Amino acid sequence: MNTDTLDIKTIATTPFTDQRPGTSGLRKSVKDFQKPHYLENFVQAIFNSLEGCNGKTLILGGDGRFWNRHAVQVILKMAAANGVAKIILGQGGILSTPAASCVIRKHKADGGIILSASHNSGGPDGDFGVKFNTSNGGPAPERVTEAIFAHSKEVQSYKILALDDFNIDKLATFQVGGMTVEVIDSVADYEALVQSLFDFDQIRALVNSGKFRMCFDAMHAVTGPYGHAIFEKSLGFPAGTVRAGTPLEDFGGHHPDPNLVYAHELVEILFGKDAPDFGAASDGDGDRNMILGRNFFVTPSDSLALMTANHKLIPAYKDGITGVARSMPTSRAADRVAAKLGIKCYETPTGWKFFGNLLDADMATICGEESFGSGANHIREKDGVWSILFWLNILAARKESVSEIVTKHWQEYGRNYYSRHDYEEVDSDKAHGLMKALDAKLSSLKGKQFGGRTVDFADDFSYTDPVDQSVSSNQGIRIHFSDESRIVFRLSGTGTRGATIRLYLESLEIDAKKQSMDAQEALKELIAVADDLAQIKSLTGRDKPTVIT
Ligand code: VG1
Ligand code: CO
Repeated sequence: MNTDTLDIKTIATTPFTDQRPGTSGLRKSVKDFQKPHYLENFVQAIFNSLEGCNGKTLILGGDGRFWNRHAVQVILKMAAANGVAKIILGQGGILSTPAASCVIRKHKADGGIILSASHNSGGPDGDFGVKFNTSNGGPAPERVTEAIFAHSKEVQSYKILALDDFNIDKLATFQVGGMTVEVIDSVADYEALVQSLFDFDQIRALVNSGKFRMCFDAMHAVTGPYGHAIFEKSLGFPAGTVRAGTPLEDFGGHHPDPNLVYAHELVEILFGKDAPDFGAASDGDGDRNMILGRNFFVTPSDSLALMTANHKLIPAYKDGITGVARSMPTSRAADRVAAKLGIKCYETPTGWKFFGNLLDADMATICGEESFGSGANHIREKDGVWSILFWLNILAARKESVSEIVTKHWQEYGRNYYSRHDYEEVDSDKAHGLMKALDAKLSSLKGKQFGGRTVDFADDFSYTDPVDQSVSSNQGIRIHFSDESRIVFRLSGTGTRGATIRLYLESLEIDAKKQSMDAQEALKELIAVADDLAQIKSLTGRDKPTVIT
């Protein structure tokens, strides 16, 4: 078939004004995406920003949520009409975010489109999202997302083929006009990559000892097939180790968000009678992870610090890591490990896109965010299954329990008590008003006392990328106290309803005898100071957070 003979339609459209990508792509309600031309306009804006699609190879896949299959068909027809040379598509339109990053890099593609709203709920009344990743496999940096946004405000027409839908479920290669579509196994490339990083034999020995049980909750999201293939088939964990392993378009009606609130079924198993030794969960698109031991929750910030401290146990990192990076609100537990190792710890704004340059330049090897995300230089996205394998490898090498490992870590480095309080779906004007009022106070806070703590400094975080010198300002309000405790406020860039205020709290406890408190209890005074400073309760009318993690 030749494109000339195909029926390429040029459809007239008018721009939408709200297609600016947020922390992680364009995320909107399904209802928004179902507006006539909404998806098509944004996809055309991506293509227009590429300055010519001719000869380009792109990866395509998503987390399988409602509207995924429809969007795949639309994008295939638009890609062919726009002159894309080749699309590598995950079977059935499925690719986890980390797998998509892996496939872009392995096949040296020019980029990829990932269909996901990550941990947001799915289904006809839920959310959908479109992310564009560049040729390094990572989320498009701000200059690219801003270019896409600029195009979205100008798009007057889009190109699409008038054709019937394609079979995306069969592993096959076919032509759509001048474009080749290769439907690949969603798991194989990713599985081969993680097998090359970890000591699978050592983990298998732990499984075969019969003394170690694990429970992995895929939350009816994209990691089900990855979990079955890697944990059960390859590592030999018994069938049933993976729960909620069948991806569903609405995630069974739940939020596919691996935290103590939304993954409570797993939490109940790990904190219940006859609990397994290790529990883990991943989110909608497979880039997040939650780590649990028997009766024990590992905060994502501690998890990052622990991985950094134990990197030598992992084949891929045994010869050393160049540096570590964390998002600004993530606790400074990793900084303490980095200081001891004599490596640098970078502090970046929230969102994985800010790690890309550091990883590309080999300035950092391992990265993490407090929001249940960690990953490394093997790809350019955070990676849930990788994080879980990292933990399994540590457990297999150290032959200690999760709680023993974490407790010893605290004894050596101190414990950074940590919590995040989210106020979701707050009236947008009220939330912005709160941030503005707080911002106005910042310059006068230094030296002031709050509940026995003295403010060391307070600012609105601004980041200068050490590689390309690009500046990202207004990345969240930081209030540091002289006892190393800290309060951070920012507004979410992934929510789709109203505004979400995130309050991050952290304090340091060096005394081993005081390290076993409940985090909310340990942070009680700081929580009160935060409310005093920002007047959250009175300004939002909420008496408590929606979600505490
Ligand atoms: C949240 C998290 C952030 C993460 C982002 C995308 O963003 O806080 O750390 O990178 O989600 O993760 P925000 O702007 O809502 O705070 V995912 O797994 O939703 O792609
Ligand atoms: Co995600």
